[in-house]
Amino acid sequence: MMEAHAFERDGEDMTVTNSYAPASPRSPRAPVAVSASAASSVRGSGRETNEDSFLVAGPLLAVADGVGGAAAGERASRLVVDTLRRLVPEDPADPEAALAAAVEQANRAVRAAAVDGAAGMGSTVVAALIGAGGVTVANAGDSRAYLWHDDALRRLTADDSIAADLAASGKISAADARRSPLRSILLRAVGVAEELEVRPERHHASPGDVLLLCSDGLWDGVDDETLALELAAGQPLPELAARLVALARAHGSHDDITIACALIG
Ligand SMILES: [Mn+2]
Repeated sequence: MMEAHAFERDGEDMTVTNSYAPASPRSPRAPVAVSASAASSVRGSGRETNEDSFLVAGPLLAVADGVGGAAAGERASRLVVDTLRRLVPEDPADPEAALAAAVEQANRAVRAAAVDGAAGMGSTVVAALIGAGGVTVANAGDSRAYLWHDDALRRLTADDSIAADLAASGKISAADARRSPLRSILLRAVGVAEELEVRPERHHASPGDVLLLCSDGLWDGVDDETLALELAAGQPLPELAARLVALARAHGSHDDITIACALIG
């Protein structure tokens, strides 16, 4: 059952590791499964609360980065991962539809809770479901999913930010987008508008691949080239997560940093 393998951040800083055997012996046509997973979430330097939340629950991983002021942001990101854990089945017939429905429900839950002092709260989300047919990913905001596959790093998500849009349309370079203050101005997030439509995409994956979800606190300090080098080193996932957090800090990321990753078996 998914609940038995569920972990969420509970407290300021937290690290979890998890491993279990795939449900059935592997055959050439067997769906991919999670063979090990890990997560790490650390509060930003000088911040009073960690507004990121994560979920590692068997084949379902998610990272959410709350906005709207300390307590409200923390609550929004927690609501997002709680809603996903409740609503996403372990092995749905249609993973794209299952993830989309859960994110849309999370949007309603955050809006319903955004009253009084919490008005205006919201959260990013990146969620991935590993199973039949590969890795299905949904996102809104600037938390990211990466897949290490065939010794190469692929980013599976596009940021919903003004800077990312400007880079996508060729108005600024990717390098400028990384440093632009507009990278933090989100065009889409959970809880911001009455309707949130997400279009999850399914990606091919193979045993040995590593899926990594992260909040912007990670990618602000660790560029894709550095991330690829760390994944190429083949470190155990808990060491990979700890090292990436340390690298992001060393490179000046003061934000909350959250990573959830899975080795595909
Ligand atoms: Mn952040």
